[in-house]
Amino acid sequence: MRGPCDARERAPILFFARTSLATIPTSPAILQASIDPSSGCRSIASKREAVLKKNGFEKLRLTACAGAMGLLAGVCGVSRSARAAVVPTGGSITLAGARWGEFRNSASTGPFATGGFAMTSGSLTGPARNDAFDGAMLCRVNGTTFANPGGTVDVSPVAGGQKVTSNTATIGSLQVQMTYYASSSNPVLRGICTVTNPTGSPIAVTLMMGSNLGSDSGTTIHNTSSGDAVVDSADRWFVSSDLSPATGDPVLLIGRFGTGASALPTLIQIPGGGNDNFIDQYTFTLAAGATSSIMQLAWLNTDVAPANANAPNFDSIATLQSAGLLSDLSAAELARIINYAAGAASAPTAVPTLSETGGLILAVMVGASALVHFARRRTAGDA
Ligand SMILES: [Ca+2]
Ligand SMILES: [Ca+2]
Ligand SMILES: [Ca+2]
Repeated sequence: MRGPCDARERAPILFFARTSLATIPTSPAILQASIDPSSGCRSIASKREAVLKKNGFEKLRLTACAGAMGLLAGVCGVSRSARAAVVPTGGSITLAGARWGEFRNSASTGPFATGGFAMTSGSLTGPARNDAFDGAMLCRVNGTTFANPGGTVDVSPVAGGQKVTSNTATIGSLQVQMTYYASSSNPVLRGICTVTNPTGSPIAVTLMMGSNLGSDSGTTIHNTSSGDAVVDSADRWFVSSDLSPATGDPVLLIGRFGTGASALPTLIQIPGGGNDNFIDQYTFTLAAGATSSIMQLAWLNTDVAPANANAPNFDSIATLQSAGLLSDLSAAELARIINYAAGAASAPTAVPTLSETGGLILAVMVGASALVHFARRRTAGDA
């Protein structure tokens, strides 16, 4: 069962956030924490109507957005990457029959000894099935677990769901950012850890990503993509539960990587047999100026059979797209996800370099020289 609410969940708290969609007049929005009837804990809901009455344009926009979803700090997203609302960490998203609780730093969550930034607990809301995960989809880069700096996250409605975007942390010389995407059509959470090398030299990256599945000593593996009940490095996905898959924690379908991916993981923590820690490790080199991402997914299920039925959705970029689980990502963002996208896609943003420009000038000069030479020969031949 779910643990008691923490201090921040108990009492309504008023705070301010600022909308920042470029196409929309910026105005402060009052957000209020409210009590989630399903859990008895605080969830963050918008209380913007009073503010928006003053602004006809925003009122119109609110009406257009109103049916979208019950969300944290709602501003209707129009862009794939719109940063709609910056709110304090600790909020939750309730969407598509799932409650994704408390996106925040915690010292005692996840599979790494040091804790970190995570989605800390997942639930199905009807029928109520609580307590999946003790920290989901944490990211550790070159020995440092990502912790969200600044105490805030951006929460935006995006195509097909809601997206939580962390602030950017500097780890060594690398910039690291986390996003979590909750689907509006299925109880699926997608985590993406993105690493950028802003320097002028390549950097070797060891990136670990994983979860504490929350099934504790009862952790049991029911299925994997190889067809057996043992998680090994070649399994793209696995199905796990606690000792009561029909009545206990939600049964988890976990996505690790896709067919044809350019980067494959090594299992550092193998879930099953009572171990609920799952960690994958990727090693790669980030070129100067390059960005790469690692993605993991989780689908909450009421039992093993529906989890098995959902599993093929996690096979590849194509099946994820068909399931609407990547709708918010641009082609460039997709190409950077090296454990799902084909081909090494960590090249830096294409900008003309000195050598390319020089080559072009050289080619033009050679061509011009040849023309002059040809013309002279013709002139000589004619004489
Ligand atoms: Ca649990
Ligand atoms: Ca646990
Ligand atoms: Ca297997």
